Amino acid sequence: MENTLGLEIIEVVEQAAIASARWMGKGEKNTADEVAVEAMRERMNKIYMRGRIVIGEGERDDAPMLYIGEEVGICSQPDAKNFCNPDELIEIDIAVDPCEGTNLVAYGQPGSMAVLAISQKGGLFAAPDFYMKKIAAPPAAKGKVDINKSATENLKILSECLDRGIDELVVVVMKRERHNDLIKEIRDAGARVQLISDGDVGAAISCGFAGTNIHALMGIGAAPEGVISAAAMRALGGHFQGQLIYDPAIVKTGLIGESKEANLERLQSMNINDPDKVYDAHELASGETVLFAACGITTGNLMQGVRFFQGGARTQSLVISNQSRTARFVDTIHMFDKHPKVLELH
Ligand code: VTB
Repeated sequence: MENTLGLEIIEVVEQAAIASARWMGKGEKNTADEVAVEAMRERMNKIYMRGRIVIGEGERDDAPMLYIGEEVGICSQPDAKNFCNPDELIEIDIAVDPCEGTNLVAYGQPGSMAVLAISQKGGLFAAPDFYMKKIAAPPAAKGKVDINKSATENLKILSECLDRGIDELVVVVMKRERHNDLIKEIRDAGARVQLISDGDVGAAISCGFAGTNIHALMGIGAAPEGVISAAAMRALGGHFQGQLIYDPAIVKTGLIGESKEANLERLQSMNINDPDKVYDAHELASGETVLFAACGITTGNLMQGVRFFQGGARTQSLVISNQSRTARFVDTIHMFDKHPKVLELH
């Protein structure tokens, strides 16, 4: 599964990032998202695979493309029999976020990316469009920090695991009212807080890499993004835990409806019988093979954003595989014209 797909999914995220980056700083987040979705889908449908979107742009009725349940890949097309032998191919599940951080793109802010995760059928938790309480930390703290512990306790554990003072730790938290107490607690404990407006996937994954100066992600973000983060962190051997948030009293914005009871019913209809369960990275991304790919739209901690030049563009992507145990940074020059001015890049 990995050999061919590993290379092709780089192009999938690259194409989405390039399309979206053309809308960087234009103040139009929906367009920045739509073009990324379209580009991702178009490239995905050229891959020799039988894929199914398990985390995508939403339910079929609201999302014309990359909706949950959509089948993608050459071998899912109606005329697939002409060039595919379905028996030869395993079915794969795909979680996508073609433009993670639409506001970041629209306002030209750092940290947006096109991102996806792939696994065997059933290998990714089909998270509902709810919120998720999350904690991410470096591999050295895996299984030691715990979402059920207080931030203060977790910072002590992190400081021991990483062999550094609490004042040398940086915790990323999304700037939201719901996090005011959390932010105060982290500061009171002596650690430093990096507030971000959006984009907690990049923040979670940054914990998996030494040298990013990010040692933890704490707080509540979206659940689908939690699964994508977990896929990367599982492959990296980092710590990730998530717990669904279904109570509108905790998160008052967008994603979840007004009624806690209705949300609980919805979870039950999805066979999520223990709504308070804490999931670790292995449960959220449980497949034997887990592949993660991201391409920077705007520059972030891990990847450069898309840089256009006359006749082409340059991108930086990251592909992580749990099977080959690699995290591969890929620097690509895309030549749109026959004679791009490649040498005038800098
Ligand atoms: C979250 C976060 C994402 O949007 O979904 C956030 O996980 C939206 O949160 O990374 P609010 O509803 O509280 O605004 C992102 O930041 C970007 O998609």
